Amino acid sequence: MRIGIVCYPTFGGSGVLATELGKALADKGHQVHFITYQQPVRLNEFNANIFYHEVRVATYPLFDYAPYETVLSSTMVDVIMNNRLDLLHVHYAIPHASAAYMAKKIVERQGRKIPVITTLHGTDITLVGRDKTFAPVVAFSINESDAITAVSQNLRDETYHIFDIKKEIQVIYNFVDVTRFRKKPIDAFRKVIAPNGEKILLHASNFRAIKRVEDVVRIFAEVNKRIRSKLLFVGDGPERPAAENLCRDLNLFDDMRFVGKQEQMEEILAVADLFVLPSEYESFGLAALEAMAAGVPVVSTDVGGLPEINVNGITGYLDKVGDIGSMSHHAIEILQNESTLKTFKDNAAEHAKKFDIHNIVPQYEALYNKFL
Ligand code: GMT
Repeated sequence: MRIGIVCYPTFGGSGVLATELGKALADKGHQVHFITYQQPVRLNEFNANIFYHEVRVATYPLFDYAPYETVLSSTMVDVIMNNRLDLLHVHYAIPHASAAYMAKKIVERQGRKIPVITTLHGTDITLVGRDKTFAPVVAFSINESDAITAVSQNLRDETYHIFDIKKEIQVIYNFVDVTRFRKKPIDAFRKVIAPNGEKILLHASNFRAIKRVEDVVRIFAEVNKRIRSKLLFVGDGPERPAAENLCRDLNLFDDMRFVGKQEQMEEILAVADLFVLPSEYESFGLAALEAMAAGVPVVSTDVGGLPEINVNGITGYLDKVGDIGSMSHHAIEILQNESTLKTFKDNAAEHAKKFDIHNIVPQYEALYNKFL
């Protein structure tokens, strides 16, 4: 098949998932055309079946706002026609599904039919969708898609709840390449972070307010009182200064590191003992799944799609948003003795297999096949 993939190319989960999907499809012999405004971060290897088409938005003094969506639709038309694409798979309703609708109508006039599959990832529905200014376009472009998928049952339910959607939304869970994440820890790296055998807690996100990164610091402060430990922050974003200030105020700075945006998550996860995700909402929580695949238990909130991946008391714990006391208590419970920690680690790794790439990618292929 010749498949066009449209996504945000950044570190966000939707871009990561779309890129990993494209790579997996290319490995299976499909021809994959990424249409994005930047090279996707995880598109870091050469594959003869992968093509990258950059959306270049020129700025003119006449425009106060660059017409990104128009250029995106035009690029889609160009790629569909010149590469004889069989279908377009767009990740995120805004603006990708609406731009795809426009492209579909244009190529139709040229005698070409192109099915559009839209995958909903979360923020596009729960935040952007609630904003009344976006709502009509979101609802319209979802309804006009030939197929719609959501990354969790929770997101599917939320979408029906927020919008008037007439079509079936299929749940296809996000996935992880379990084999890739089963790395042996690099001793030298672990020693740099935790020279005296301390336990390593990890948080990775885009540091948006919804991630509640200050809760991570407060949970760590409690854990650190009882268990010799270190905290690793991966990623960057608007709330990072607040987290750094809180670390200084709580006198924890020597026990934590901010390593910024990182591509090789599997190397970092390999040295971690516990992943902390106290988000206010996650449609899925791909970062938590990647942690589990690396054998790292997860202490998270019980919101959105998180209960669909993190099994309470087995792969980690689920707590109420903002309940620092309970999350700290559970983190200590997991970390306090080696045999409990090992059980949680093994359970996390085992449960992640349910979401292995080999189980999920065929579900997308089956969906594509319905349109060919
Ligand atoms: O979480 C973010 O801020 C990034 C966002 C994105 O659009 O990339 O992530 C969303 O999609 C991911 C992949 O499907 C999910 O794992 C995240 O849970 C979801 N984020 C939210 O729902 C807040």
